[in-house]
Amino acid sequence: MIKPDFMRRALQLAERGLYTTSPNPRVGCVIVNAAGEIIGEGWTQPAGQNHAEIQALNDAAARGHSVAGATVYVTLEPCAHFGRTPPCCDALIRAGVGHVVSAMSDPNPLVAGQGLARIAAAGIGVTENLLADEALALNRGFVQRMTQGRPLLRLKIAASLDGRTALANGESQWITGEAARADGHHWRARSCAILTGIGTVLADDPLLNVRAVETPRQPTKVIVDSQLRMPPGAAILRTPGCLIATTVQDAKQHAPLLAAGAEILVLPAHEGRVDLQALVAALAKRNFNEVHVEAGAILNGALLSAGCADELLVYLAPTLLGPSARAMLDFPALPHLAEASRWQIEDQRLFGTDLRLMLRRA
Ligand code: AOF
Ligand code: ZN
Repeated sequence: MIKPDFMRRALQLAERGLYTTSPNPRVGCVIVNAAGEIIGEGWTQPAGQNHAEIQALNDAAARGHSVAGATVYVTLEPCAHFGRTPPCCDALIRAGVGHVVSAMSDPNPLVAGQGLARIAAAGIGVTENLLADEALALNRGFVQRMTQGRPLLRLKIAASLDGRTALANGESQWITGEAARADGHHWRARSCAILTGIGTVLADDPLLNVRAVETPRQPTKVIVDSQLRMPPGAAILRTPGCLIATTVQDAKQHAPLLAAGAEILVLPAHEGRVDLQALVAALAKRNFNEVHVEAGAILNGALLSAGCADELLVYLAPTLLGPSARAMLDFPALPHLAEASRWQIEDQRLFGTDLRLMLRRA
């Protein structure tokens, strides 16, 4: 009998890879014997190492269990291709498992249904789409990159109750409290890249790395800097993994930044600024699934106008800064209310005294 609780366990295991699996998706796997006991568990290891299914098969073997005839619960369809590792579907077939239950199909065109098809063709029972929504929630960025060729961009905004992110003089430290700021580091850690603008770098000289949570992997820092105004002494350049996106082609202007350890990505211009569609495509080419945006109103607004803002992660502090303070998103005046972008609140929660809202395009 198929039990959703085993898939829930597999989803929990998948979450252990939240900070480490990319560019691969986070996948969990549970193997259950005929008596309904879990005999093997696994989750995706960093790219190039074992997928979840192989980890679970190895776990069962290490615990001395036979997986012959067992039921395998896996949060993503087992892969069918030779990538950095061999196909999981073949490993499951060889191991003689009796049934495979998958939460969602793999959107990777190299897999896309073939994994389950091969398993079924080998005479193994297959059940699809068990807890599909929960599984998708773990890998929205991966799915979007595979299906649309662009990463998921999540705009993180810390604001006052009246939607202001800094005083007119730029002072912004701190509007939200410690708990909200620490939570922000968890969202940085799960992202492949942290995107900001040169305005924020010049105003705040931020580090934009992960500090408040433990992670073996720091996201790449991407700075949109159309005119290459980045000071080679900026704090952000002191840690490795900085990519500066610019329209400036002049190698002489690149030199001091290259010497400071940055990588430079020259992109086409759109109205004198970096073409954001081109930027997003370039980030997908680098296999970034989730991009965490911590930028000012101008870049935030430009991303929104370009249709590149997929999620908003908003921390609202119970304070008021007034209309002269800076807005969270700057975009041209709307002629009609009907043209306002609409968002759906997916989650709301308190962190200390601040309200965190997670929103996705309605
Ligand atoms: C699985 N189980 O745990 C994951 C899968 O280059 P490779 O060999 O690591 O393959 C990466 C692809 O495998 C990735 O793009 C996605 O389609 C699939 N991820 N598949 O069977 C897993 N993480
Ligand atoms: Zn695999």
